[in-house]
Amino acid sequence: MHFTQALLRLPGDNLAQGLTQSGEGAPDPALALAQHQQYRQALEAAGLAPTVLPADPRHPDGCFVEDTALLTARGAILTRPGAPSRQGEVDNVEAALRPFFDEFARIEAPGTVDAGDVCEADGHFLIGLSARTNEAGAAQLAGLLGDLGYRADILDIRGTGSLLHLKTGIAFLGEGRMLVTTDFPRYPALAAYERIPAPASEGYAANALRVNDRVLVAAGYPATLAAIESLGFEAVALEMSEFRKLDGGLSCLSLRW
Ligand code: CIR
Repeated sequence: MHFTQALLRLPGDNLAQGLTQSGEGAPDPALALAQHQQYRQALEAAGLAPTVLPADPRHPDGCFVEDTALLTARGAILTRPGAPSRQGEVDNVEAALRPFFDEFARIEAPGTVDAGDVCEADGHFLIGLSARTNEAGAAQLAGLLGDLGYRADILDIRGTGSLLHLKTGIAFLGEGRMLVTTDFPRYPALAAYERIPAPASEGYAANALRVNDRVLVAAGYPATLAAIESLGFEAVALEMSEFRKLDGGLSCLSLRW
């Protein structure tokens, strides 16, 4: 899919109040802002025109906009995030997307979905069942995607322990290729894809992001960078230390369409 637009939200001074399991300490809001600026510039260089929302003082995780909506070529779906502290992020994102989309489908209670659990592979949607995306939400989402004429499969990642979201551990690189860590489970729904392995020790880098002709990858993971470059991509390494402290990766920081 060729992207022309993106939606981002600036990280706020309250970033350190965001949810985290990483145990890596509190993020530095000023450094996060600088890293966010570089991320924005990388999207612009890939040909996107980002809309950048101001930080939301009510929602310290608000910069992870990806979780609030799933944007497909055939329609937009607003999610219902699994963390109660994040559910209020959706209205604001809907308002920002309204100029670009005619209508929105929605995940309804008791369903919950974080769109970080959704990996699109050229019209095949992989939905992670996680601590954030529950069975009702995954089933609703699969149904909505089916209504749009898409194929969807649900992958239960609850046993993997370390993955917050499905896309914490996997990235679709296009042309039938999935970047996964060597310890990523071999789900039958992934059988048709070529696995591009990243070392388990570089697990954070598996959340790479294909944007048009290039792939954004977290800085500091040389084997994953080399694997991506060996496919012929222009790889763009970005510092992500402050977002990593909050379990956030490259895909989380934007919605792209
Ligand atoms: C959270 O726990 O919800 C945030 N601190 C991180 C969300 C990361 N989003 C993503 O992987 N799509």
